Amino acid sequence: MKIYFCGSIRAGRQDADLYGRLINQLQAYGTVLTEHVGSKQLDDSEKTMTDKAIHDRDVDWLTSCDVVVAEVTQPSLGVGYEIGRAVAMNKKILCLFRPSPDKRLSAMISGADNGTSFIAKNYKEEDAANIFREFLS
Ligand code: 6IA
Repeated sequence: MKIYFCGSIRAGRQDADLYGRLINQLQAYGTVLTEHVGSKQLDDSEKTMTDKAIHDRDVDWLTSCDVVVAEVTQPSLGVGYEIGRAVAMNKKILCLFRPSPDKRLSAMISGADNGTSFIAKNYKEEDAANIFREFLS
């Protein structure tokens, strides 16, 4: 299975370690095409690619993936764009959001949940293993 993981990059890297741990779990189910989203090395590599090269490579990966898993707690234009493109490609999509008193998930993500191909879930990190098992098995 090819898994496309989405997480904030230029919109803020405060959840990067969490992305790395989620990606580790997802690798039990298949290949995570976007492993770099959880990587600490991001800043060095980013200097070597143009924005167009990043965009075109990521859209190619998105086109080829079987499922999309997005951590959407840190709002990111890039992640929102990827989710919108993935919906247009009829991909199976799981969005994970960690609720807190000062944050509400965009209605365009929570409202897209249809119970089958698009799932938007509030979660805690310790719930992720069960959620992945249910979504990916
Ligand atoms: O707007 P943001 O930068 O927060 O968007 C983040 C999303 O866009 C992620 O889910 C990525 O899939 C994608 N994205 C944004 N920047 C990059 C990027 N930079 N590389 C790959 N995907 C990206 C260069 C880093 C690299 C060469 C290791």
